[in-house]
Amino acid sequence: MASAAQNLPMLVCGNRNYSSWSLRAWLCLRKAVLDPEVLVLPMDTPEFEARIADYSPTRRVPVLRIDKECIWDSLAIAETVNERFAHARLWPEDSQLRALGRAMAAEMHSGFSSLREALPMNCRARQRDVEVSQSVSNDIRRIEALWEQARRESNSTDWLLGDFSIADAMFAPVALRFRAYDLDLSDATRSYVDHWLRDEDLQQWIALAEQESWVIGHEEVGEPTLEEQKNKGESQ
Ligand SMILES: N[C@@H](CCC(=O)N[C@@H](CS)C(=O)NCC(=O)O)C(=O)O
Repeated sequence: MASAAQNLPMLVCGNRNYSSWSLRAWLCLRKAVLDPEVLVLPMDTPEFEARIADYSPTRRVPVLRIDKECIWDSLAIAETVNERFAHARLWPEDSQLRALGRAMAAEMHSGFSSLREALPMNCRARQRDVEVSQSVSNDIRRIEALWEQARRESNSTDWLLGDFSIADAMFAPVALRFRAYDLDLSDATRSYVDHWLRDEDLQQWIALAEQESWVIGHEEVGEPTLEEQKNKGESQ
């Protein structure tokens, strides 16, 4: 682990269960083989309101504290980690693939608002029954096309651009959404979701999310399935 005492990074996150932008930033740090100190501020609580301004100029998470600097916004954190830690290699060497990856990351960062609003990331949820509007369906089809294009152009059957990249981090919460809700997905899409679900870093994040007791009502979309109720019973 690269954990130089003076510049041990600290990441301020929201609840692991729901904070998709926090997950993206944390994955970039983990894949750069960094083990950041993590401070979780529970969202939608008086504690979050009282403490967030001490860390974040935007009052949002994630925020990275590194070398006495404060970097807010998941994409800026990802790029900073890639730049500061040369071994991280969070973008491919091939410039065409790098350009594709950057376009994908930017599209995720600024788009897919229908999917993000209707189907929140929920690490604990499994295959919930939901109504899928036309605009959500359009977002899903666009994401499937992007994943398919990236893996085809990089000849990859696992990560989007061959090796792990920032593009994968940006889409990890979508993979979790695709597990959380019962959706009509292609086999290729499911294979990428399964690839993510086998990842040890993501498994670590999910395990910690499952231990959280905070529940945000409006983020709980669809009825909990029998599998979730069973999982909850087993973890108590
Ligand atoms: N564009 C920002 C989005 C950050 C964001 O919306 N974070 C959410 C949690 S995932 C948040 O801080 N919500 C708390 C609030 O708005 O009070 C990024 O990429 O980091």
